[in-house]
Amino acid sequence: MTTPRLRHRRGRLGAAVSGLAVTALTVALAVPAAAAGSTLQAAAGESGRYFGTAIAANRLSDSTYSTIANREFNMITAENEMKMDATEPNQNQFSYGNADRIVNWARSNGKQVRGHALAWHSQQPGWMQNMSGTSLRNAMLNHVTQVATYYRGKIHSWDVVNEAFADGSSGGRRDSNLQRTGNDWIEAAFRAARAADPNAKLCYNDYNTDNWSHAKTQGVYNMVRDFKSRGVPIDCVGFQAHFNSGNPVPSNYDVTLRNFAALGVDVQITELDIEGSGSSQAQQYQGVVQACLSVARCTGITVWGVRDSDSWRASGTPLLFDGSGNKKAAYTSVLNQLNAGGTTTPTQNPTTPNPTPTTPPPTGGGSCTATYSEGQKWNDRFNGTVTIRANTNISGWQSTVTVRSPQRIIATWSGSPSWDSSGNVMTMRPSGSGALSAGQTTSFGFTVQHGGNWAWPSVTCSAS
Ligand code: G2I
Repeated sequence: MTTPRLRHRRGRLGAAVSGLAVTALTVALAVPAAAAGSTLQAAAGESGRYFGTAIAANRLSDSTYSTIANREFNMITAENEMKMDATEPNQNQFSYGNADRIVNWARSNGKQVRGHALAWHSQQPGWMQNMSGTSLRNAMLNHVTQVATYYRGKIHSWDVVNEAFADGSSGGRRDSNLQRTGNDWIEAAFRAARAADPNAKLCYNDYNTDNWSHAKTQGVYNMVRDFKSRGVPIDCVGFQAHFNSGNPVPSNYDVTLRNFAALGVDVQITELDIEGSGSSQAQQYQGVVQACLSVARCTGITVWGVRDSDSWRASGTPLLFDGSGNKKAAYTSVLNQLNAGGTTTPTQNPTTPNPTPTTPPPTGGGSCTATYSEGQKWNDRFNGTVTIRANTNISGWQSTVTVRSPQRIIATWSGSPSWDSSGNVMTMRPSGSGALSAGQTTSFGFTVQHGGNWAWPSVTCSAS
């Protein structure tokens, strides 16, 4: 089996694993320059990733649209045609006409398909909107089973559940008729999807989950961690990535992607669009691509439409092609960044394709999680805090903090540090006893002199 790590032909594979206790080897690979890809799909393919778009069935007859889509993209999402209202307009009467047009177009052009979406509080057919309790739960599970069975073998990844978390500071679930059937509705949907199509990757998909410090991101992270620990079949997390000036690409995007990946799931950018124009838009797109390329298990990027005029928010000109189908500056920056490759931090032990990431082999039975959070910032330096959480009862822990050149750690507190010869990797051990019982946390802090590099450090934890 090809591990995600081995698929990447470019870049230095570093040892730091952000967020969770995973032991990995440092391997520096000298890789010959490859021919630059001249399309998004070719350039993304250089590192084993896909580049996709959302397609609307009724636009496929527009030859400008379908020519661009066919040339540039190799992963296709139906923008609306696989949603619950489209595929089950009347209870137990399924309708796949428009969805099939997209799936057939994709497959006949050698492309793969992301399924979007099996269960969602929105875009429910009228008959479902007024249901509740057991009958709604059963109708939802029947929908998941029927649709995933119909498309069995044709779907790369399914958005099994879409947008189930609340915005704002609660970090909890969104209220909806589905949520009111019981908190286990999400895992029930995943189990039904796995039974119906065992080979599709099963994703949880949401928006406003890009910034690692946001409560919603943490809420989804905790759910995925819980699912992985209990064997609920989840393979991937989709980050919709709808950005605009009020919700810009966060500087810690790579941290978010890396931390989720370290839970043992793939991460995918599923609905990318960024309102704006010119070089500022281009730079933000570049940042998203860079973040994905820096995470081995970020397996692909999908933009939410082809031309600006095809977008659900066309007035914000958020896509890579203008209304006439011309490539925008954002297109060029994405293509160039894909061709430039990135530094890939492995998120798993390469000898273990699907490890339980919280149980590293050399350090004994316990496991812990390290989470970085930003502290105060000054012109020349910033503070950071690492929170160590014991996942099981542990008798001790150690945590690594890797900073990126020219950064230097110039002060620490609440721990006992040592450094490797490069000075980039600090190993922090507890000052006193490191014993923690399951669920308990402790933290330490440090100051980084950043030398102009504001990137967040990567952190790991291992326990004994
Ligand atoms: O809202 C942006 C996206 C957020 N994440 C989930 C995605 O599924 C969602 O996509 C958008 C589509 O881009 C829109 O095209 O979802 C909207 C609501 O489902 C879609 O809008 C709908 C309109 O509400 C309908 O009135 C219209 O008939 O598009 C339909 C087809 O054009």
